[in-house]
Amino acid sequence: MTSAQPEKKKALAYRQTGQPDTLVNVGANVCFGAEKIVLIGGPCAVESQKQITDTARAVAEAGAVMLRGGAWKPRTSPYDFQGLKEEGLLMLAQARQETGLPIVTEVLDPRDVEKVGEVADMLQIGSRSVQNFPLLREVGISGKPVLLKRGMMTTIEEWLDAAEYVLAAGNSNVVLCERGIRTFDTALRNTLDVCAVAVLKHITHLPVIVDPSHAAGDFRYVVALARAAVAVGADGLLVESHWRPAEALSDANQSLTPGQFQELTTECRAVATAIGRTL
Ligand SMILES: [Mn+2]
Repeated sequence: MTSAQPEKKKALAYRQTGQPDTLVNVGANVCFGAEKIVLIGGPCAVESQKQITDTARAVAEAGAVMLRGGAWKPRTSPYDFQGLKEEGLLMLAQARQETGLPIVTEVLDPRDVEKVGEVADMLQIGSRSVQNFPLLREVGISGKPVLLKRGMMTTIEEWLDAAEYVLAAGNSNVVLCERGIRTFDTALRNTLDVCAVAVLKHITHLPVIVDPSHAAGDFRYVVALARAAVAVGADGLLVESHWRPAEALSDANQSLTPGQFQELTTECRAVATAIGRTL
């Protein structure tokens, strides 16, 4: 060792020499890390049965293979809409039954992991929870596929250390999701770190996907960022879409209409073809 720092144990999250990409399967038909790029669509929050089912149908028609939707919402202000909680989970399950799309939804509290895991096909750890270590341990123990978002202030190394908590608990089904970080620039909500995707595809064997919606915070830039994500090598896209964005109770400004979501699919498919992948 030339460094004075003690050697860190990074055996699980980091790619060992020659180690192939890890594939993470969700439901019967979705596989992260394979040639086909996984497109996930749906609203920021579950708001009603009609809203989630109609949005699910729309994104499925436009090429999405998984449904997103928050039942527990970590909001910056405690007075903002906090989600429909258990009721929202049941609505997600109903939307899955009607469309066949597996569900990814956020779990906020270690005490809810079992309850959310009984319904969700994949557990999302949100940006604000990326270093909630008891929660990471709990989703590790659950064995369910985990979508681990990057914190807005988390370095790549800290993010992989967070993944290590899940892996160390015996759960190898971890998908990393870049969603924009805070930088000096204030033009958009966050800055999409496409560098992180390139770096991660090299240093970890875990699948890496991109959330262009929270990076941009503005529907006008989501399609362009999604194209960039596919070009840099992302294994999937997590995109906020709403059947009526103007009525959305959270993140209305970055939600795509079904028509815009279709446009995203068409353009990203062209980029995927250009780099020898499918979507
Ligand atoms: Mn959102």
